[in-house]
This record gives sequence, C-alpha cells and structure tokens, in this order.
Amino acid sequence: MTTTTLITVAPTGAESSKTDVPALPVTLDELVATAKECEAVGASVIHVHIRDDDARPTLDLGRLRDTVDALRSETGLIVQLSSGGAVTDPEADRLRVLEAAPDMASCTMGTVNFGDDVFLNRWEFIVELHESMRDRGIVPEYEIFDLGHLTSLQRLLDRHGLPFGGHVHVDFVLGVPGGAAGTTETLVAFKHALRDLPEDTTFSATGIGRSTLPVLMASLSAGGHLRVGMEDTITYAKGQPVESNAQLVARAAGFARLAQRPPMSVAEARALLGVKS
Ligand code: KMH
Ligand code: ZN
Repeated sequence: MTTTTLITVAPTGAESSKTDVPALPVTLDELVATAKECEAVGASVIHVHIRDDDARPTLDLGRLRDTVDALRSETGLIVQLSSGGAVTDPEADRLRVLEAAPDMASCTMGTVNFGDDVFLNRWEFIVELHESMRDRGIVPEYEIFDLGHLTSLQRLLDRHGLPFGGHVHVDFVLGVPGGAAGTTETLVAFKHALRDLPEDTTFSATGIGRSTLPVLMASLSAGGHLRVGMEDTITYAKGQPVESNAQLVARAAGFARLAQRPPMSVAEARALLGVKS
C-alpha cells in the first residue's frame, strides 16, 4: 500500500453560483490565492474550472491559458484543467481546453445523469480526448461516475493504448444524483473492478455533498488518494458552510496523517502520475 496520499483540490466547479456560495473562488486572483493556501496545507494537484466576469462557467481559451500560466508561476501545483466543463458546454469547446496546455486534464469515461441534467460523454468524444491528450503530452485523470465507466476505460486502453506518461490514474466521483452512491460499499466495488486495468493503476475518490467524509475515509483505508474542494462539497458540517477550500484540504490532510499516509509532495505526485516536470 502506498505510504503517502495524493490530495487534489477542486476549488470551484461549474455548478455553484457565487451568489449562493460567496466563498467560491471565481476570479483569477481568488483562484491563485486559493491555490497557494491549498498547496501550503497539502494539496499537490488542482482541478480547475474557471468563470467569466459575471462568475458564470466559461471555457474561454484565453482565460484558460492565463489561468494555467498564473497557477504555474505562483504555485508548484500540478494544473489539471476540467474538460468536463458545465453540462451545457459543446464538445468542441471541451476539446479546445487542451490547447491551454495544462499538465493534466479530466476525461470522463461515460454519460451520466447529473441531477436534472445529463452529462454527455459519447464514446467517440472520449477517444478524441484520450488521443489528443496523448499527442499533446497531457496526463489524463479518468473520471468515473459509475461502474460501467471502468469497463469503458478498459476498452479504451485495450483499443487505443496507454495515456501519455504510461500511468493510469482514475478518480471516483461518487454521490452525484444519477451516478453511483457515495458509500464505502461503492468504493470497495470500484476498487475491486480496477483488477482489469493495468496493475499499477492508482485511484483517488471524492464524495459529493454529505458523502464527502464516508468516501474520504473509505478511500484512505483502501489505499486510495483523495480529492476535496468546493466543486464537490459546500457544507463542512451540518449547518456549517465551508469557509474555504484550504479548510477542506487541511481536514483531508489531517485524516491522511492519522492514517499514517501523510500528504504527498508535488514532486512525488509528478513522478507518480507521469506528469512532465
Ligand atoms: N461539471 C460537470 C458537468 C470534470 O470536471 O471533468 C463535469 C465535471 C467533470 O465537473
Ligand atoms: Zn470538475
């Protein structure tokens, strides 16, 4: 079992509004400040969604490039751009995200009901993302919202080969209304299904909303890594809104230390994931 824990922070997402969640980082300055705080308390990867001047989700390429540049110059974090965007984003815009040349990008392994919406991820689109990332030297994080997404990943790797860097890293996103439940049982079942993927495949997990703590503890005890952040959780405890992303990262780092798997350094994370230095 790995002796350290990779902590990814997902600070913003595309779903919460700044009006409802004033602590959400939506400007570049807010994002960079958040990133620095989270790095200081144990994060090594940042999963990024950006907003426009009205704090609405955007995939504007110029803004994405500025964001990657700013995070690279102000922090040591591995920069992972979301290629998932918002449920309303067209495929072409989601593919264009890769032109901002992040270290990593997300690649969701199938379509899933997403609350009242549908998060559409056609097979051909997944293949295009996977291949374009490899051509550009970008390491994918395969997002798994349901068990069949792991079967699709196995099919993807069989037919189209390993990603850039040769290492496979997946992220279980549990507790989305429409996807797999955010429970220990789901996590164990998903981990079991990794047996059909390359032997050194690593996984992180995040639980949406109130499933954040059960999923966090299950992942740690099963040898997995962690993703936390206000993309996934805006309530710290019952009746207590999250104050900052760093508060969530610090809590995750505390659990990781208690489990005797302290947060991984960024250098260790780069080596594990096969990200270019
Ligand atoms: N915002 C969701 C529709 C990803 O970043 O790749 C998609 C999502 C996954 O958050
Ligand atoms: Zn995301």
